Amino acid sequence: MSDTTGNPLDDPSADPFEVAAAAAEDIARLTGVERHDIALTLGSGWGKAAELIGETTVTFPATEVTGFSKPALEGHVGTLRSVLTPKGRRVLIIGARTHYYEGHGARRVVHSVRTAAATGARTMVLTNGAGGIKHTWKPGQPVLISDHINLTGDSPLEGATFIDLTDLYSMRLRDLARTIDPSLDEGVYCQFRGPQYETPAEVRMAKAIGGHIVGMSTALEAIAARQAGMEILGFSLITNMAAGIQTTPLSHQEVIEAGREAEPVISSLLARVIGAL
Ligand code: 8IG
Repeated sequence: MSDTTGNPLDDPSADPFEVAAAAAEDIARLTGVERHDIALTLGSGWGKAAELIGETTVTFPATEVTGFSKPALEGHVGTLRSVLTPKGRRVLIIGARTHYYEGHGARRVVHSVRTAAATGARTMVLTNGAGGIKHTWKPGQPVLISDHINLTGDSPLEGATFIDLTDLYSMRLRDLARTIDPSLDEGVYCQFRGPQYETPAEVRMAKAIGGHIVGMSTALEAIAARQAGMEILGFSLITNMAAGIQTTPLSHQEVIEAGREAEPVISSLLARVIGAL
């Protein structure tokens, strides 16, 4: 099944949905939970939400699950957990995102989403840390993703798989989020390949083509979630203004710090939204 990397997804003849089904079986075994209802991917800055959503029944390293790889970066937690909400819903929290810039291909990037769908989750909540283009936004501000522009030049879909992406980031769920916080603004997320941040010219391009948020994740995951028939909610934490919008250079340290400062506020927002799902 697997080649020399030890990850079955790196075998081109493997069916990624079969690998996701095997991963979902691992999760059922590790958690003792047959089905999850909601899946949540935690991006930079969003980590503290897990504690507020409900009672964590089980935490385990993502590496114990078929097809998951080790996290590449500090600030990205490589754990999965199963949380029981006060309403009795089961939330699979994914703290182990694989980024496209790691170079393992789109299959690996969306494996957590396909696995979440295979555990039974019908709702996919995707969060990230990102750069902001709208001048009214401030670092530390959470915003809803209203749509995306996929600038990776890649897709998680294989072959002639034509998938409609209308209302990809569910209007119903965005409206529901705004019942929790009416001040939430929204914008179009541009997924760049990374890992370098954009040049100011690239940010001007993103703005010109209708983008408001620049990041390195989420769009490919949302496509896979839609393919799996899930309803999607997307949140970006604006950790920095995009290059050229802010005049000082971008630093990864600054991004981590903005995330840390915003964490209590956005985590409680996210927990309240998940509680309302
Ligand atoms: I956090 O300014 C974070 N992630 N592409 N640009 C891109 N990704 C990001 C940025 C940013 N900030």
